[in-house]
Amino acid sequence: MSYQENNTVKLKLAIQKSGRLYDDSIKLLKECGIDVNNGMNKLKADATNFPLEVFFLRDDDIPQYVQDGVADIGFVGENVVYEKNKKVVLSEKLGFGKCRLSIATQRNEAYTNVTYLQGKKIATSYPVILADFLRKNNIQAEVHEISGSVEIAPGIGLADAICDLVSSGSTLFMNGLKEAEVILQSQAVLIKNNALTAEKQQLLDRLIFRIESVKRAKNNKYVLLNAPNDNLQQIISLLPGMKSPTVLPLAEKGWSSVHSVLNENDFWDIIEQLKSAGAQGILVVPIEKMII
Ligand code: PRT
Ligand code: ZN
Repeated sequence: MSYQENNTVKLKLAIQKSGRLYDDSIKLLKECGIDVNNGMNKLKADATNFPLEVFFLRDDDIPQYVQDGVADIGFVGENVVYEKNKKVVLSEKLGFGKCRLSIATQRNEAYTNVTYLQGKKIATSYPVILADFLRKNNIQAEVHEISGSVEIAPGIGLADAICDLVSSGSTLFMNGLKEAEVILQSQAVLIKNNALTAEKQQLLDRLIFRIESVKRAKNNKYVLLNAPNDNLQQIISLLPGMKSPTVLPLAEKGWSSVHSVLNENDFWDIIEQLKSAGAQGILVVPIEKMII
């Protein structure tokens, strides 16, 4: 940390103290070059390499702390942000903690559409998001708020359906339930207080710049391949690259080495086309950071 940073303002970040988002939150900071030392169950810790102070909290409390300015920013699930409905700004999707909030019914029930829920009892830890969904769909249902083990509610006769988070679907399966309706796709997001000082906003911009470089790198792969010169133009036209692909002559006559960057989403499609265009020895390498 530079002398100057040591004496200026620090950005206060709230992350989950323990639970599903903790490891990925710390990992993302690390990938941004920021180390956090949370030894001995501390409530807060100073980061090294960046003017950042980290608070460790229950995820449910993070939106309130950010709204009140006790923390300037927070990493928390979108599901919690919408459920708590605090006055905070949703600034950046973080790419981890992906899940969906879904309505599930007993597996043997015939569910065709949302009207099935008319007059039914639904157990959930997400009464705000659920009520909003029911209102928008003109469904009158009885919402039972319970704080944990929602998936057992239908089995013990407490409810006809549940509304809960799903990722692999195995919890629903093990409890004899089936996913009937996805009502929200969620992932961890960065939220911020809606009245940050210019100084804090500047620090946040620096942090977001790093986060975006890390995310971009994860979505892209570096590709190296050997191309026969006869088909070089066709192969180059398949490769977008950051500007355009790098082409270097190989020691073997008639061949070139081509280097480029491919987006994860188009990856397999393009690799197949490259192979049919005569590319050989295709190497695919992960990218650590990608600054554009
Ligand atoms: O103690 P604290 O209040 O901080 O933590 P918590 O127990 O409330 O939250 P935690 O750690 O369980 O989850 C934190 C966040 O992780 C959630 O708010 C979501 O944004 C995200 N997340 C991602 C999930 C899941 N995936 C998930 N699968 N949160 C919970 N689950 C649970 C779900 O509730 C269900 O019981 O996992 C079960 C379903 O998983 P599958 O894989 O069987 O479908
Ligand atoms: Zn929680």
